[in-house]
Amino acid sequence: MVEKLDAAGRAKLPQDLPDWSPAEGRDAITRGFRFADFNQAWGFMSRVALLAEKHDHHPEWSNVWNKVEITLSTHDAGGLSARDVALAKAIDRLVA
Ligand code: HBI
Repeated sequence: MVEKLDAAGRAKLPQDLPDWSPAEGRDAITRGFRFADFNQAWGFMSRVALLAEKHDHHPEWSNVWNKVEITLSTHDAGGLSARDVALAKAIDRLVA
């Protein structure tokens, strides 16, 4: 069983993941990305897919042309966990 993120971990989110926001109405985090075109967006999504496999932790995401929306939560924990924070940080490194 994966534990939900504790209060200390949640308090650090604004500093650890400044570009992510709490998702509406659920215990999850979300971030939007905008790229030059679909080709760039798709390349990003391909890299995120490989990260997800490496982390064994997969995003809920959508893509419209050059935009990608990613939401992270942990089904096994019933909400946000450290796995979501780790994957979000790894995703942020792709666009840093
Ligand atoms: N990805 N976001 C997310 N949440 C999960 O709970 C999850 C996952 N990827 C794989 C996975 N769980 C499995 O390892 C477990 O369901 C067994």
